[in-house]
Amino acid sequence: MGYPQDLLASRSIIKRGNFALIPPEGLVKNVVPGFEQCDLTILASPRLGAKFVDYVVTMHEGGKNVQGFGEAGVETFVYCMEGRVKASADKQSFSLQEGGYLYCPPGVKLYLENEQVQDTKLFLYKQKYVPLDGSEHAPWVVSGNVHELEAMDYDNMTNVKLKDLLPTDLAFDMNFHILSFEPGGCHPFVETHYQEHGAIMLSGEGIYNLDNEWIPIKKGDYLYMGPYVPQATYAVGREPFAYLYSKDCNRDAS
Ligand code: UGY
Ligand code: MN
Repeated sequence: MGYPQDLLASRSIIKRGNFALIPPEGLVKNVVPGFEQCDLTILASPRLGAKFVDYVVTMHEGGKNVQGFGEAGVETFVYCMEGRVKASADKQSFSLQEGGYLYCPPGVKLYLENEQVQDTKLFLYKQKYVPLDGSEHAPWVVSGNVHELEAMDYDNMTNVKLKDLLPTDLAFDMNFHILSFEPGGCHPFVETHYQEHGAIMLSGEGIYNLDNEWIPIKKGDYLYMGPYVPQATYAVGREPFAYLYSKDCNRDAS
């Protein structure tokens, strides 16, 4: 059997600690203990320069992690991109459909079970939580669906919308957001900031400026943007260009 892909061409770009593009056609499967009947790929990780770990997981029929995902001092987050999954934060269970998500603070394990015969596609995240001095600020379990969240104009632009998935409370050391650009919509300026992002493209197409290199990006692609990497995009094509991304917040530089 021949290879379906041209091995001379790849869209992957890896610039450790700076930025990375990992397109879906380049993904390989990784075995992570605890995940059964799942195809899983580790995306950004400390080996790439990230403080967090991102994954994409396809759960087949009977797919699950019933051992619990998350270690001591680590926060976790799951987002359902397709299908339906039972996601539990210790004993609290949620049925997540497309756009549904669950955040578990440190000390609370995340359990996952595919609820359908067809595949369910997830985006998964973990990071060592940075506590605030004085322990009255402790994050809590959060679940919701992005389709029920208010979309705010991004920087006063009506063709770019932002949703915050987690509370803006100081207890949280990071947040997940969805940024959605109508075709022709763009960032108001090229950002350069201390925080890092992991981002999975949910729809559409865009041309992304990463460290002053312009790169075509589309649904299914994964981007890692390291601290201080200059970044901006404009949306092209016929549908909104939208992505889910993480951003550290509410903590001083360390
Ligand atoms: O929130 C952000 O930093 C966001 N605007 N960054 C990005 O879209 N690359
Ligand atoms: Mn940014």
